Amino acid sequence: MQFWADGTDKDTEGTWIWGTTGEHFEISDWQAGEPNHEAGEEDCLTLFRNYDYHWNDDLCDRLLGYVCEKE
Ligand SMILES: [Ca+2]
Ligand SMILES: [Ca+2]
Repeated sequence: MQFWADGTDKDTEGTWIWGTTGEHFEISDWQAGEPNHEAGEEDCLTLFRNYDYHWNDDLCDRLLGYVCEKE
């Protein structure tokens, strides 16, 4: 199971920003070996159970649940 978490590098590969604000990440928690931009197509940030919820990049059009920040 994975959840979307708003981050993306779709505009500039390897430069990760929050989709809603455009801010560059100040903190990251990637799984070792991620983000791997698999098949040249992974541009959106997920929290992945198989990675103990460390971060993964995945295909942006996957149908997944999501997490969001409570203000
Ligand atoms: Ca990417
Ligand atoms: Ca990946």
